Amino acid sequence: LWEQLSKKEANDLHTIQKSIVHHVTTTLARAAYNMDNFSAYQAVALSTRDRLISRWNETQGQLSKADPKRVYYLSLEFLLGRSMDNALLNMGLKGVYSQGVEQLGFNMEDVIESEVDAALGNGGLGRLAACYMDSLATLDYPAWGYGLRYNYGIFQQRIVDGYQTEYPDYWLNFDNPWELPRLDISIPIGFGGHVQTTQDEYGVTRHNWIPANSVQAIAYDVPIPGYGTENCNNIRLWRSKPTRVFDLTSFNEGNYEKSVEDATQAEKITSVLYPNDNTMAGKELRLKQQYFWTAASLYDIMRRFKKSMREWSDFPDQVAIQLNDTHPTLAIVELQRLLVDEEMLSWDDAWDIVTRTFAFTNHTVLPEAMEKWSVPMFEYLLPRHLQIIFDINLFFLQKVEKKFPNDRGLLNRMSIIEEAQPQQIRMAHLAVVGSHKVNGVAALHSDLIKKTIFHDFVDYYGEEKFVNKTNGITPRRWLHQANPQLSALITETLGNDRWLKELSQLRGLDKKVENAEFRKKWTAIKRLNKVRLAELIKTRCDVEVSPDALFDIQVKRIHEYKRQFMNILYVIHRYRTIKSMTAAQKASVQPRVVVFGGKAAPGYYIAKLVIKLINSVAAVVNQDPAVGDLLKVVFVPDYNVSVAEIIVPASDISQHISTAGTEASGTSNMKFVLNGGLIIGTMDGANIEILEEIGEDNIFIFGCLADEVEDLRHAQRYRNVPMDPALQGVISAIERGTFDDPKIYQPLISTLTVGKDFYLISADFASYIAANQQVDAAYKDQEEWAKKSIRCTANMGKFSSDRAVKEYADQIWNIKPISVVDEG
Ligand code: DL6
Repeated sequence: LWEQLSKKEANDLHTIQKSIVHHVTTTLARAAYNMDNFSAYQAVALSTRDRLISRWNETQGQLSKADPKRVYYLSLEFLLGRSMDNALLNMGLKGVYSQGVEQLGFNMEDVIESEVDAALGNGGLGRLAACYMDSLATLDYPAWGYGLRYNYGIFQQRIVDGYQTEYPDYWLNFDNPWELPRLDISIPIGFGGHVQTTQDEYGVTRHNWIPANSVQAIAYDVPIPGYGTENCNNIRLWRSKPTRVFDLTSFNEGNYEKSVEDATQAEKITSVLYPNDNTMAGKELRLKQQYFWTAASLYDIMRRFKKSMREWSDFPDQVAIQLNDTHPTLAIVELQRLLVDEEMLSWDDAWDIVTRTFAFTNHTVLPEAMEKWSVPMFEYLLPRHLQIIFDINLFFLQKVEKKFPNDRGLLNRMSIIEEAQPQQIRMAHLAVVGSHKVNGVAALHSDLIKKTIFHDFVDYYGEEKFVNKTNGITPRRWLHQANPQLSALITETLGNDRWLKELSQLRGLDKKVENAEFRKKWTAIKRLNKVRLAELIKTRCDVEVSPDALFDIQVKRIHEYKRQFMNILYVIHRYRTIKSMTAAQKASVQPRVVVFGGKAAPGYYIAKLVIKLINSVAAVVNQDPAVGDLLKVVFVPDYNVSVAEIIVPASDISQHISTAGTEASGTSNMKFVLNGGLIIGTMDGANIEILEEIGEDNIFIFGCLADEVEDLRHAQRYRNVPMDPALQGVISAIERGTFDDPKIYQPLISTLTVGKDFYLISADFASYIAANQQVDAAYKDQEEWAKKSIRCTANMGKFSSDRAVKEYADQIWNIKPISVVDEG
């Protein structure tokens, strides 16, 4: 009914209520008097979805007609979190929906809480993709995301006896209202088989891949509405389905298990997200996922391009493809294969098109994260692609040899094929060779990749190919949605809400720093957010914490390089210091609540021991009457996007303390500072640029610099540098059994052995203690602290994902915004 109404009518209170009730009684087949929060959520979601679909249709229809150059963002992960609140806010309908829902007898917050997160990602890389999709839609760029529709997202984490245990995240238990199944879009994807080589009528050798088996890729579209615009972009997620539901021959022979085996194998491809962050799994199924996804996406992109009846040479003028890490690198090979084998272009013409189409984002320098595929496994799954990779490599190395003759070491280093047993395909090298631009994700990181992993490539291609695109976050989700009161105060203070699309406008808050009344309002909102987090901590951890204490937070994936271990070691140091104090001394201690959260990859033993240690320390500290409220420690289980939306606005200080040179950028650092939380951090990733923007008085920096790391490691290894004495005291306490059976922690503690402390915890420990002392001292002066907090928010304009996306659009993709005209 509402579709027939004009937009204004369709979005009035009465029509919205009618549409909600309509979904209750028809789609959900329930009686309006027999509703719980979840069914209310389902009905509101369906009503919201109707409005999303209308925008989606209009946007995609108008873009089809205009046929502009588009960008396709290929990402194996989109960590979207909840959709409803975000969609309503972005479409400007939150107010009217809240009113409608309340009048129907429900609390909007409870209804929003009923939604499960779409957790199709591990951490920073997947959440970055989600922020970029929000910005692309908001800025009216013609853009699509392509990914996989996993049946199981990142596992759910529960803490049992202090240890992480993993449970499946079957997020599709109920219908997912935020996707539009396109069952008619079904693309065959081949695997295995052999390559037929023939000569065509002109004597040219032709290759024809005959796959041994195939599966179908089915499209599911996820609408992404922009903020303050009619534009609604799309993320297309692929689901694998069997080509035949079962093998009739086996079925007729009575072999039922065999008859469904192929079907099960096919469905397995998009069954589960690999739960590794910054490490490579190396499993055959993962390679199958990568090919399945890139082949389906390219087929779709090429089909759209073909509709325009242009020449293939125009392809890069119509299509930009961004590779989010090396995961989609096979798309380079697949495009070359399709152009040469199926569209019959010459190798060189095809390669020119390929390299003008792709650009590649690198997100890490950690060696364990570098993707490599064993040649025999690859050959078995993708024989024709392997031939093409060897050819790409051969032609590339011939050019290198021409430019730098007689340097065999160089050829070895730059080769796409690593001469190991068995040979390995270096996906990062392939991505560099097949792209016209390569970017890192923060200034330091972009600089480091040029000096380390891509050094030879910079010498060969020149500097221009290697650029920096510092990450960003969307202020819509990470301030407006997560911190509605602060958002309202900012809008009231600045006199308008333009800052939501132009984040540099926040600078206007600087003028208010000296205004005591404003600071009072600012601080009151922070306190309310701390109360909200204290409630979550009570529910999830059964620990009472005081919102008047300093909230000190470290939430992110658990990884040795991120040094949660150093944080908990410092907490032990702090605990021991408090225990050794007289009552008079204790009176001057700044009470702290130390909050941890984050998942460890299930196979990452050391990271899981860190979680256990945190929980053991928490168990001892939280019930020690000698410490009381001076120190509390909690590990919030199952950290995800919606938990982050509660945690981020509540921090006084947060920890971004990776060993210098290891964290490519970090994005949670940006979220905390945007919400007026100060940070303690190393000179790493985007911390450095945050420091430049907010000023050194508003951030607590400690630790060694990236260019000191190698010397420090060398000194520890060969010069017997003793362990930091405070750290030694902490370790002795663990070894005495203060926190559970010390044997449990032996493998963890041995990572600190002199000469083996790769992440330099000992080297940085003294300066880390000092930085924490500075935090305590600064927090004592609440007025000054509030000033710092306001200055933090005011100077975060640079870190909007809108800025990042504009840079990509102008400098890499060469695409222009197109606004959809409201024809409603
Ligand atoms: O660029 C997004 C994000 C950065 O902010 C983090 O610093 C970085 O660790 C993360 N990298 C990955 C790499 N994973 N893989 N593969 O997630 O990217």
